[in-house]
Amino acid sequence: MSAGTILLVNGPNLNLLGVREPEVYGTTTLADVETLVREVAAEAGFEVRAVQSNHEGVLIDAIHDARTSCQGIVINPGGLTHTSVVLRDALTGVALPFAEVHISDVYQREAFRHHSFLTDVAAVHVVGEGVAGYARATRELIAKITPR
Ligand code: CA2
Repeated sequence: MSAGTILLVNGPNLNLLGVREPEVYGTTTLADVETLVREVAAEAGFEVRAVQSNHEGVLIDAIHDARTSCQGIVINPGGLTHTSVVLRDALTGVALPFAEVHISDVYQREAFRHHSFLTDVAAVHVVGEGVAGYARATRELIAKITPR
């Protein structure tokens, strides 16, 4: 039996990873990110359910579905980081520990990227480490999770 399931959530536009703006986001694709997170989670016996959507409601439904079937969430909310009270409400509503990941160093970019609606309620926060940040976020989240 596995230790449980981690939900990996990637928000709007992250389907373009490795395809557009490599100078900001690198050349690794979203499929590569999902493989990386699966590998890291598997080291601790966890499975991964991955979702990417450009639609806020789809992300919220996936987070709600995780409430009774997952032990934690790794999320890069994309631009919703800086705008979405409803995404924050979904994450606090399901009461699962979550890791907030940003590929780029949002604090070195435009001022509107400096505020996140999630950071103060995140169990883990990783910024500016490229896609490798997903691996650290997954490890640190799992360290805080009680296996089922
Ligand atoms: O650095 C990050 O991971 C961000 O969450 C990425 C978001 C941005 O709005 C946040 O401020 C920081 C943007 C995701 C868009 O991803 C793309 C990837 C490749 C090409 C174009 C967009």
